[in-house]
Amino acid sequence: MLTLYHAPLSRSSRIIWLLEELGAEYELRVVDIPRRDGSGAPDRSNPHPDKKVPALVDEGVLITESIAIVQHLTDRFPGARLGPALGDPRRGVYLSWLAYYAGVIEPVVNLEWAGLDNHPDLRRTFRSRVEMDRRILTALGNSPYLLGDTFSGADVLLASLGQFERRMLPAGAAVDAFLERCNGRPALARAMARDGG
Ligand SMILES: N[C@@H](CCC(=O)N[C@@H](CS)C(=O)NCC(=O)O)C(=O)O
Repeated sequence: MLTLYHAPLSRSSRIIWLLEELGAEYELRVVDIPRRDGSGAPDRSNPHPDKKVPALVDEGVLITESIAIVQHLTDRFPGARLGPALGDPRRGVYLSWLAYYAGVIEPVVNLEWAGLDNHPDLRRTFRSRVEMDRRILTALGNSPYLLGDTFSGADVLLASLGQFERRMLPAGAAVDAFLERCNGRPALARAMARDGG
């Protein structure tokens, strides 16, 4: 049994989207989190060590961090073909996008929003918005999805950022078209209908 600890309109919304894409059966437990506007509070019923979302419990095993959850779920439901399996030559590209999303895209975008993106040490580690935008535009300029012709868990992550705030992804027709393709997916509509719990 899969249980997703979720707060509406947050980073756990994309995990609902993925679960719907996978055709998984899952239980949704809505928890409270502190919000930017000062509302909300850490929820004692949330098993996440930092009381964040998403948190997934699979057969009693807790998994936190969006990237770990996405990789776990796409591996767990191989028939859905949303993440290349071990031995598939596209596995490397898939894992690289997952890691790049967590390790570079989120930090770069958040540092930029906080006005902290000019520090040379941070640039050395993460590069900058320029390199990040170029990398995404190169991938999506050549194919409809990050892995080429097929939609994957990596697209769920990237699209969710653009859905949250369009400016967090590079401007341009290739990204607009990518978001339009993702936004039209029936699983996303089902996920949005369940987002409130
Ligand atoms: N790196 C984590 C980030 C999780 C995260 O920051 N979630 C936010 C919601 S979008 C949260 O739970 N905030 C509540 C808090 O900071 O206490 C992931 O991707 O899973």
